[in-house]
Amino acid sequence: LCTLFVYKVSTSVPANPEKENCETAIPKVASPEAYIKHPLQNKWALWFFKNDKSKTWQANLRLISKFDTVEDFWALYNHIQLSSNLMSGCDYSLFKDGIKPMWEDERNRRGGRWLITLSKQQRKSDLDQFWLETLLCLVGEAFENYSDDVCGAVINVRAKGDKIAIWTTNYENKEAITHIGRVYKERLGVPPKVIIGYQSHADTATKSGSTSKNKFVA
Ligand code: MGP
Repeated sequence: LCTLFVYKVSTSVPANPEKENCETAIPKVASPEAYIKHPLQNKWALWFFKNDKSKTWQANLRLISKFDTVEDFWALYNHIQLSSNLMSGCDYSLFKDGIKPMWEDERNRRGGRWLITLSKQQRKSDLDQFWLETLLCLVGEAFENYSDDVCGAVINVRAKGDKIAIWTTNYENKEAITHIGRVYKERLGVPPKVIIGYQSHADTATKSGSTSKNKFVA
C-alpha cells in the first residue's frame, strides 16, 4: 500500500548518476503531511433549516453534508453562505454524526443548551464571528474531558434577534455544563459582566412565554 504514496520528484535520468548525490537518485516519499487530511476527533453533520410554513418543523430540516477532517470542514464552511446573509427564519445546526438537531433525539431528550442571545445590531458586528468560533469549539473539541457531553450547536437567524447555542446531552451533568459554559463564554470573548444561561430542552419545548428559566448561568 505504501507504494501508492511514493512518487518520483524527478523522472529525468541524471546525466552522470555517479556524481549525483543520493537524494536526487532515490525516489522521494512524500511526507504524510502532504497527502493525509487532518482527521477530527468526531464526524460532524451540518444541517440547514428553512422556514416554510406549509411544512412541519421536521420537514423543513435538511442535512447538508458530513465531514471528519479539518480540510473538509473548511471546504464546507467556505462553500456556504455566512449566517448573516441567510433569510430570517433559517438555522444552521452542526451536530455529531448520529445525533439529529432536535429535542426528540435520544441524546438531546434529557439535554439543554447554553444560549447566546444577540441584539439586532450584533448581526453585523458579532454573528458570523461568534458562529465560526462556536464551530471551532466543536470540531476542535475545546471542552476537553467534557467534550463527550456536547451534542452540537445551532444558530437561529431571526428578525427579533439572532441566537446561537451549544447543546449538551444531560441537564443534570452540572460539572460538564458549568465547564462548557465557562470555556464557551471565554472563547466568544463575552465580557464577565454579561451573563449567559443554560436551559433544558424540556423547559424550552413547554415554555409559554419567550424565555425559559435558567438551570445554570455563566
Ligand atoms: P426555534 O426555531 O428554536 O426558535 O423554535 P424561534 O423561532 O426563535 O422561536 P421561539 O419560540 O424560541 O421564540 C421555534 C419553534 O420551532 C418551536 O416552538 C417548535 O415549534 C419548533 N421547534 C424548534 N426546535 C428546536 C424543535 C425541535 O427540536 N423539535 C420539534 N419538534 N420542534 C422544534
